[in-house]
Amino acid sequence: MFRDLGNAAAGFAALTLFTAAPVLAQGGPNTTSLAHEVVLEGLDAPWDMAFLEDGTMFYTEKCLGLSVRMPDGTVTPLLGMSGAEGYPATADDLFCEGQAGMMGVAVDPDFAETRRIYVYSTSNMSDPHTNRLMRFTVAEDFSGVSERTDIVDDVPYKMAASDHPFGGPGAHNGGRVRFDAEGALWLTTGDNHNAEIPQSPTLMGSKILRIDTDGNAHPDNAPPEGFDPRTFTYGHRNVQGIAFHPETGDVIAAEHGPWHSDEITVLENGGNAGWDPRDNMAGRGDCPDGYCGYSPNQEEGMDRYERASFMPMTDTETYPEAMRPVWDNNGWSQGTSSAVFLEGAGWGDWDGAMAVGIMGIGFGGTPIGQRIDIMEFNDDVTEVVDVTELTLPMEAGRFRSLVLGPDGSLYAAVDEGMIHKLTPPQ
Ligand SMILES: [Ca+2]
Repeated sequence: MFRDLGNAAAGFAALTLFTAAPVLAQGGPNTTSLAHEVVLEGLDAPWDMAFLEDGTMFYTEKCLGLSVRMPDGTVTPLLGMSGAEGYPATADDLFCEGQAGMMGVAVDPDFAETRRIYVYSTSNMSDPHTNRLMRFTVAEDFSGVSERTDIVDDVPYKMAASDHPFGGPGAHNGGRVRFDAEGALWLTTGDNHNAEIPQSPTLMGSKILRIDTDGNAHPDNAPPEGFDPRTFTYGHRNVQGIAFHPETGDVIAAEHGPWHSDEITVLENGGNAGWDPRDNMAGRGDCPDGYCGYSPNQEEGMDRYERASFMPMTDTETYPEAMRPVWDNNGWSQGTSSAVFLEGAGWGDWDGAMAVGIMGIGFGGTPIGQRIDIMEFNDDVTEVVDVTELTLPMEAGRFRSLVLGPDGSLYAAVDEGMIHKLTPPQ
């Protein structure tokens, strides 16, 4: 692995403990060749971006709402959440709490004709509250959005606090929204700290949905009998990354692990990702609120592999057919958030590799593991054959969203309020 020791974010000696990726030559651009620009700063937890061909960039802020940055750099607020100021309109049912708020955004592949955009947010319109995928029409002059239609209104939301270690409301909503090359719409969801949801055939948390732009199930989805037909895969923990292989069309998910084992999984239609954090499994015992998602915890003296043996991210003992991950972050949980394939000759050997944004964890106030990993797959897309940490030409951050812009640059949003642009040599 190549590492620029002059990079402030990589300068912690402890970091080497957390990045035990294979030591391989770096084939892509490095600090000396990757141009960096801050596209926007001073934002409030930017969560996701979506581009038009001319570089127009829609983006969400978790507790504020939806805005658009025009190619000339002008920013126009489009839709505010409850209490947000400075927007032409607000949707007062949209709110933020804990990890929840306004999250993923995607533009319609036929935007030029439809003017449609899709946004995923937490809503209090119903009780219990839910996460919703909404469709809007963007005004011709980009001054606002209208014609809201909630095409998915039943993704579970965690209402109440609980007494396990990360017990706040609003946990584990998933949140990424993407179109694939064939025009299907995908939404990733999370488990809400709820043991029933991951393997439930009807609760739409812990799932990856493949739908159309009206929210109807894709006709080729093949979940087990009795499952909601919108289900492409189930048994996930909290998926915040989904990417589509540019050549094979394989769908790849990135999700957060429970104090061990972030996972990247190549999805199988109808597949079970094997997360089932229920009580009373052998060796697990009772867990707070019946949710064994953090049991045993990392303070009980076990290393990450011992913890994984009690509460596996992929429980192949109970579910022998479960989809196996192709990468588990060497057993660490560091917040694997977003994934996108790099495309373009400027990326060199990384043309066709997948970039993964990792938010990192903090020990004693020191951020560890904040990085972008570049993963190269074998031709069959069954294995990750190379992982390289991207040498950053700027300070790292909590990499929440990665999107490939129409110019071939990699755009990266960090929780610290910035959207970066990383451009390979042309
Ligand atoms: Ca899994």
